[in-house]
Amino acid sequence: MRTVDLRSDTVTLPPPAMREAMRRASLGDDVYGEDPTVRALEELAAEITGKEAALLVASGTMGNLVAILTHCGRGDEVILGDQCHTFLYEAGGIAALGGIHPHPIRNEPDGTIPLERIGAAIRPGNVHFPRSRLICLENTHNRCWGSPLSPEYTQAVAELAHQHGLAVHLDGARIFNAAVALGVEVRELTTPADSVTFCLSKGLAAPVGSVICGERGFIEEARRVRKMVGGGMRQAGIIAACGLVALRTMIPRLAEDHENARLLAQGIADIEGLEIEPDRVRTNILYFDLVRGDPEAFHYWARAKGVLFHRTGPRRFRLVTHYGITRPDIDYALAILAEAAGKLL
Ligand code: TLP
Repeated sequence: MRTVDLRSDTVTLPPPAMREAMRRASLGDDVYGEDPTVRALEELAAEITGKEAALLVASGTMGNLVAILTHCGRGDEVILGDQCHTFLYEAGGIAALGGIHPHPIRNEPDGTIPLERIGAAIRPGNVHFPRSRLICLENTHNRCWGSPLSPEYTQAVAELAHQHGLAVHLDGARIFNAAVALGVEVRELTTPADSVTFCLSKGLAAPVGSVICGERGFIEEARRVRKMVGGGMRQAGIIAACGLVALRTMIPRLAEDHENARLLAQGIADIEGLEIEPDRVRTNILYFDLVRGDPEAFHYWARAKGVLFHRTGPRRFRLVTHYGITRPDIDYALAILAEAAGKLL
């Protein structure tokens, strides 16, 4: 049976060039700082993001955790969006492992948090309050339709944070999607932030890995925190080799995923029984609603025909386009969605 897996861009399989790079990679013990391939990846990541240094970690979740643990001590407060991944989907790690107090404030539909709302959330010095230490942004914003945050917005948040002595961490799991969608250099999106985590294992199709980038002293401390959470990896050049291929060859093709997402959204807009705002598609993530009928039955029917996607609300579903999804796959997915919705009319 044909499978069109639109659950996430995390399901991408490494292209042949990555498998070959893995086979040829020069290796060493990275905890001793002796893996040349990891070092090459970290240097390239720092250069691309306009930072002094970088650190390979196992996942986006670990990248955000290590970065936030490096910025904050126990009892410190992080201001973040109520729809952001770190608040919703990282198992409460910053609180559980770092005693860090999350202060969620409402995200706008485009993934931003208005500056006034951030400003109002920053605590004055007072023994009753936790210390506001950090602001987290997410670019692109997963729950907000993969919307990209602009360089100007990121800069404005950083200025506000720095005026109050706070730092900014950017969850840039899909920062390259943002750069491609906005037609800007990735460093325009990353230099205002004090630290950034980006993922190699989403749209860039590497099998494992994320990278934290920041100032040299910050990254040295993050290296210690990574060891503390068990993230020191040994011959990690196997992973880094794929990351190098990802950064060197996989970024421009993200535009195809964005185009496929647009086509999917336009097609869904024409299916009776489904509701979508197609103009909200900016990158590779979209959401739609089933207007009537049993969502469980709809989901089951699509899955039975090999079209996979996540249910993210009572009547809401998410689709994510990525490497390996072709134009004919989009046509097939649309045909199956129409069939599934038609059964419920
Ligand atoms: N997101 C996954 C799921 O966890 C929801 C997905 O399928 O979209 N930041 C952002 C913005 C993310 O979307 C994700 C993964 C992460 C961090 C965590 O990355 P990993 O899965 O590598 O820990």
